[in-house]
Amino acid sequence: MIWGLFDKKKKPEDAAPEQAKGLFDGLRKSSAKLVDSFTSVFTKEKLDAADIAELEEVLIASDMGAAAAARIAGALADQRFSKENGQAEAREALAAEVARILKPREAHLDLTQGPKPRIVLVIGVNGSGKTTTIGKLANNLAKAGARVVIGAADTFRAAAIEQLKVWADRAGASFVAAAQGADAAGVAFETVKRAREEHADVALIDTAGRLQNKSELMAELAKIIRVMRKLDEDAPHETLLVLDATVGQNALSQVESFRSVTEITGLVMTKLDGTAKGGVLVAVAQRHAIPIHFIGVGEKAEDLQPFDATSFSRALVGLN
Ligand SMILES: Nc1nc2c(ncn2[C@@H]2O[C@H](COP(=O)(O)OP(=O)(O)OP(=O)(O)O)[C@@H](O)[C@H]2O)c(=O)[nH]1
Ligand SMILES: [Mg+2]
Repeated sequence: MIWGLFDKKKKPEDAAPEQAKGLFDGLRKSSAKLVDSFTSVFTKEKLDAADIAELEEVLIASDMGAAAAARIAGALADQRFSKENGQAEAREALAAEVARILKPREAHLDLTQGPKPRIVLVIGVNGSGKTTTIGKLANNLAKAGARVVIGAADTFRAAAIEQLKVWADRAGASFVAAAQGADAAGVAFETVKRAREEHADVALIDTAGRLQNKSELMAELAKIIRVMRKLDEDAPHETLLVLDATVGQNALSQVESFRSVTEITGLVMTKLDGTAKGGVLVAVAQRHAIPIHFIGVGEKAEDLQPFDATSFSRALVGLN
């Protein structure tokens, strides 16, 4: 339904089932773990205090975090389920409570709208999926007919520049890069300049993921932003923080670290397909009032999906 934002030819009715299936399969590892433990807790119509404590443990073990776990378990404690169909009802109730936490963070980002060029800075730690996410975004935007410029402001590794070039070529996007070790801010500046010259719709800017030295990172990001603002005082229009779901609870401290460095306008959570820790998105949503724009459930362009709180919650508890 939501790729309709990018793919204007596709009717929402056509796209919906396909998307739901990808998400359901993508979250299978997370849901398998959760459902297994959940079914063993739910054996009666009303949960007693011990059941609630056990349920909280199950939710914490699913990486949802203590606060969300307490909130969800508390909500389920107040409900009564039927003798005949209690398990199924409880699972529906669980999905609804998870969705209640995620829904306020659901915010579809249509980069083809708004200022042109829409300047998007992509940040995150090493290996979180920044470059891949940019490649996927570029592909999906190109498919929707948008003109895209990609900037390789990750000048840390030569291989990183090559990897991004491959994605750019595949998407037919313009590509701005400099030699390894060059000034990242210079590349960001050139990218914005090129995007304006080419009347591009979107400029996607990749950055290096080092977080070992926070003051260095802060200085580099601040410089990138300062330099871009010489061309467009509102730049960047979006700063997307990419989080890797496989790191589990570490994602929370990554959000904190980057938040202290710069304003984050939205989140992308990748690699949900490769982990049983998908519940961490619930912990992030509970802790941080930052919109969640996209989730990654695989390595192909179609595997980057707009975040939909309801379908994510259902898939996370194994409901299709
Ligand atoms: N299964 C799966 N793999 C992903 C997903 N997103 C990214 N990856 C893989 O994760 C690895 C790291 O992704 P990159 O995009 O290179 O990460 P990065 O943040 O650019 O890393 P650095 O440039 O080193 O900072 C690659 O092998 C990607 O193919 C996803 O949603 N699912
Ligand atoms: Mg990269």
